[in-house]
Amino acid sequence: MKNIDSYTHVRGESVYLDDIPVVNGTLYAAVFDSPVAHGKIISLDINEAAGMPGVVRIFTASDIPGENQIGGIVPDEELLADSHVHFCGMPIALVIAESEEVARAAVKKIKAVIEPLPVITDPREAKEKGELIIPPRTFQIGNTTAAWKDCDHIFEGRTETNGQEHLYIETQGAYAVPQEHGAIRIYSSTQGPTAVQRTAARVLGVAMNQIEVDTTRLGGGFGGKEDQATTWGVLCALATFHLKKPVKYSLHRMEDMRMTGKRHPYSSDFKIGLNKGLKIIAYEATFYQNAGAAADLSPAVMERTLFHCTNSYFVPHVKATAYSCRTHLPPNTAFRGFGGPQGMFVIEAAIAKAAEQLHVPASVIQQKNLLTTGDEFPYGQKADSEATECWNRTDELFDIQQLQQEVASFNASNKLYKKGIALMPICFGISFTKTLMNQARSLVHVYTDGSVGISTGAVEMGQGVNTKMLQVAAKIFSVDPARIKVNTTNTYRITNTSPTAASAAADLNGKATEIACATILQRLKQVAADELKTSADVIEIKNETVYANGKKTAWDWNKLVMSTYVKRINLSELAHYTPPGIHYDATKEKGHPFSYHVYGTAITTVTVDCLRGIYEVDSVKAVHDFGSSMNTMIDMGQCEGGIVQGIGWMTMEELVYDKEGKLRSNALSTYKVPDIYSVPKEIIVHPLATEKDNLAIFRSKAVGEPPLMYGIGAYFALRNAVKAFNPAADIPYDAPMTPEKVLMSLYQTPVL
Ligand code: MTE
Ligand code: LUZ
Ligand code: MOS
Repeated sequence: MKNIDSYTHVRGESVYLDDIPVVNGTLYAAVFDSPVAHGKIISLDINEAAGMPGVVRIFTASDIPGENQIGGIVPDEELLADSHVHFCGMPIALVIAESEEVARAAVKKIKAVIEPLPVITDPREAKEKGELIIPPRTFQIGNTTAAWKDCDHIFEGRTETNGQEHLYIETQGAYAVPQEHGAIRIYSSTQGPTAVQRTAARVLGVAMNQIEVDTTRLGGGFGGKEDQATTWGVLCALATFHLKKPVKYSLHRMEDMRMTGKRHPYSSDFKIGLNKGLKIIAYEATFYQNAGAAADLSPAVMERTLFHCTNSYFVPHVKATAYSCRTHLPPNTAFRGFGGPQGMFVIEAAIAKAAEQLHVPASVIQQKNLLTTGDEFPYGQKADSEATECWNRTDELFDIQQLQQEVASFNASNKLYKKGIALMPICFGISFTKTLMNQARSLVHVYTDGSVGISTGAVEMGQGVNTKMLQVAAKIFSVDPARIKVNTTNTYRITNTSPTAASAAADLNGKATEIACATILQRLKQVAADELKTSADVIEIKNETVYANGKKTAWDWNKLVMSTYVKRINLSELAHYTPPGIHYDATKEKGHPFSYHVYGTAITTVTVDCLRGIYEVDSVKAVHDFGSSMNTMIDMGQCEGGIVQGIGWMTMEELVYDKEGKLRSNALSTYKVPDIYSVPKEIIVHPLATEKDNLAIFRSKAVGEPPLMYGIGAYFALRNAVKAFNPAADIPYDAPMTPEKVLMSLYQTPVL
């Protein structure tokens, strides 16, 4: 089935925040944000700005009626800076004016005197100075110290992965509208309506039931609106609270890039030990996460790094430690993969180093160490067989050796163009790592005309979750999908929602929807059974027709729904779902945190122009573990989008903060994202055909984040291409592999 949004998207009718008609009298907000990364506010002069025609009010920290606190996991982040600023872009004052233009013009007239304090941008330096967001955590299995003596080869190294700008097409924004009795409705472009609601209540000092958050859809979130949409929603609500007027703020691109956090950069150390047979015996890693100035989601991101530090491999002896380091960058946040990709990059670098030193293809080491059924992850959960199955199927379909040979013979006969190839197996755990977040609710109504309305906690952000919710109801009820409407995500209909994140929205909300529909269906069947003088278990509804004992009856969906109503039987259901069997003990760092894992293997081939350092990704060929996909078009779209986003992170997207903590790559002219010309010339994704049972909705495994990690293959393919040109190049394991870095490595001495 097509994504239900595809029709309104192409007609330009889909409603985003900026498409919500504004109410008469709406005011506009703009933020005055810190020009320095760390400092003490000596004075703030708002007089000139406040006196401008059209400026209504300027709010600062002292106008906050409740708590000046937006930190979700750790209470360490002010909404508006009070006495100190902690990053460039930290909101200090909120200007409210009659138009957006006036609001922004007034921001320019605000003058702040800020006494500069020392700025830290490097996570290792932060760690040295004891600037940690939370205490470090260590995941351990076996005994690495004892295991080194069993290793024939030991390699050590250091890696860097840079951050990544989310670059959702729709920038951050919110629109707060006053309601009666002091309540406030916030339209918010957020992945987490409840986070906006909870934080608005906290900042305003009102009860959560006074705040209604409504979200129609996002023009992309990618994790950037899991926690960081909250600021803008709460700022608008603050102004509405005081002024009793509707207030809107929709950020400009450069405001958004400057003021919001990004994927966490990591600096890491590894040590890997292999035996003669190239089995990985021991692996140690230390991760220094650049958290930015406040915790935001960093502790959870750090945890997911540890969960994914061995990627798709079984390693009997592992010790991995992670530090969440407080720097003076904007607080970094969720981004597709959520720390997983950063952890996986490090073990891939370790394997690549071993391969380079031992003069074997990395794929040989990768294959020998793939997870198989029953293998234990460092955190105690056991693996299934799909890692090996995906790899083997990739080999069957694409012939890995043949492709490697083709690259080698191309390189043998070409001087100025070199190709590189790399394999990238993935393994990604599905569930929020915080067990309590794995819950969802769905409210299903059947109206007397037989039409169906669904509300869940899931937020549509382009990933197609609304279509999947609709499919669930259509399948359980066996009615025409055209009868079903998926409503906006609203905290008055569905409460206490987890954000749409962790790739788990379709599973959690889908299962809740399945339960709600099944409960209503059971009531309908009972009515049919009573009318047909038989028992409910022989009643079936197929394509809106009622069958009894497999035989068509005169009853159809409409008639049955109406009779149920006439009999005063409930046609609505609010269902609650929690996935079974997940638990985690953080004191032991052991448990069963994930409902299941998603696996896959991709082969990436690149061509480097060795005169100019520029390159193309020729192809990405993958076998991906979809379980059994409930919507192949949507799921293929997620794979293609994820792969391109991952390649962008690994190749061209280069986030630059200077030593003063100022973002230099603050616009699309200085921050390059993949465009239509730089996507791989070919992306082929085959499903791993498997009938195995799993805990996903309709056995259709979560697909939102995992494919991003195939993009890591592009980094290693580029390395291999450079090595083919300049075998002596000593290339640091430093991503992204930009054309500049490629060029420098190609001509690192000795040249040719
Ligand atoms: N796809 C689109 N088009 N837009 C997005 O913002 N976000 C990704 C992924 N795919 C995103 C996307 C991220 S970070 C997550 S966690 C999942 O979608 C969330 O949706 P799901 O749980 O329904 O898979
Ligand atoms: N968000 C979160 C996530 O709060 N917990 C998670 O485990 C997670 N994983 C991926 C993306 N977002
Ligand atoms: Mo996705 S990083 O879980 O929003």
